[in-house]
Amino acid sequence: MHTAKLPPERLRRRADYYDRIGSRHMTPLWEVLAALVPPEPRSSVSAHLWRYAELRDEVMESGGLISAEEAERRVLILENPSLRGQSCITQSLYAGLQLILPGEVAPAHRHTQSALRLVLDGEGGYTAVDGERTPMRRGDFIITPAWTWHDHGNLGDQPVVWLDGLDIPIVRFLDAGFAERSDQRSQVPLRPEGDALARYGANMVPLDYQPKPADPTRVFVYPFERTKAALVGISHGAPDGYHGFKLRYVNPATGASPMPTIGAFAQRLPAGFETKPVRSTDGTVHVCLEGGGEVRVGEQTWRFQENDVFVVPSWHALQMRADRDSLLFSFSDRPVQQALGLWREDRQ
Ligand code: GTQ
Repeated sequence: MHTAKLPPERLRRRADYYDRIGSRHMTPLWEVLAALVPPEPRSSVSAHLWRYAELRDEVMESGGLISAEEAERRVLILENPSLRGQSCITQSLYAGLQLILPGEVAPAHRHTQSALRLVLDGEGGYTAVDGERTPMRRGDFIITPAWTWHDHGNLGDQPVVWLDGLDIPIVRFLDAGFAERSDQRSQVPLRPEGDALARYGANMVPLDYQPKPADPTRVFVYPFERTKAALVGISHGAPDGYHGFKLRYVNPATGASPMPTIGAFAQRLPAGFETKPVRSTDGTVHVCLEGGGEVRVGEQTWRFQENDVFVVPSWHALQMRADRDSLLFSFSDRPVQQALGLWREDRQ
């Protein structure tokens, strides 16, 4: 609304009026309409890159300050520079770096928030989900769907660090958060390791298994070696100009995203390849698992290497160049936007 040319008397009458209706908890739409209904997304979220090499020592330092047991989850939240104090990396998603030292246990709990893990550093970690453990290896994409019991541990001799991604801001927005702690510190295994992957992740499912469309996948680990083999396997011919060789993770029983609120992707950019600028409405968190290069988000450019995490806000053009053969993992709220008919992509 343009008020520049209005006489002072009219402006004062309006201001008085706004004060009066304000005391009755009303406010005029016309003052905020353009911001409420923008012609296109103008995200208040910042693009940012976290360099793992610069953070690692500080992550490790937390291990001397508090135990995993006391913290319940010893995590350094990656806070978007424009959303400090809000515990989020985009408007809808949370990310953090979780540290677990040899012999430690992050005790079993469950919550309505959905979570993913992506191991960055160290061997010997495991996550248990509803009675089944999986070893956590670097690059494995591991999920704990809403309301599943989960605990983590470290059976190795090195500190283990992984990236957590959760839909905490979505659940907070909806005021739908529930959580409880288990009496069992570590879940007693009900099935052997590998059971879920054999039962649900081999292009077959149990005879009587009929999942509903929005059910999360029973496959709760997507091993990196399989992901990498798939990306290499599709790398004949020309890469997509905007995405290189890119696949999305699915619930193999439904074809939908592994969890209803978070979509996840894996991408290979051959050495020397440069993507064309593309923007989409889902603010996205990227992690470099192998290789490195340069990333451009809007007007900002960073170099990235292994274990660096960067966030691309909604409707910001993303461009990447791989100096070396590169593998990236990414996640966003895309399935939510698609379910609501909101998701858009603009290949520029
Ligand atoms: O591992 O269950 O980063 O509950 C934040 C909340 C991790 C977890 C986080 C959590 C967890």
